[in-house]
Amino acid sequence: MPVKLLDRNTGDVNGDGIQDVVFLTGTLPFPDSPFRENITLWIQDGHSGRIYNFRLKTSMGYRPSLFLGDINGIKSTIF
Ligand SMILES: [Ca+2]
Repeated sequence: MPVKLLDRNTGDVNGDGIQDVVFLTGTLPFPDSPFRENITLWIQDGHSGRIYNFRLKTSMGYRPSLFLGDINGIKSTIF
């Protein structure tokens, strides 16, 4: 099953002052449904260009999206 880009955003998630790119990918088991499986978070470090992926505790759901925000004065990533 092909992996699709579900969402993309930019932000400085590691606090080094350089924008990083955050991606959310997943598979679409039912083409006519917003349900997604195998959801994975990817972060490309803006400084080094290295890409890191993170398996999510819950890797399925409906209409997954990214939200990047600073909720407590420390750079945080919420999805
Ligand atoms: Ca950064």
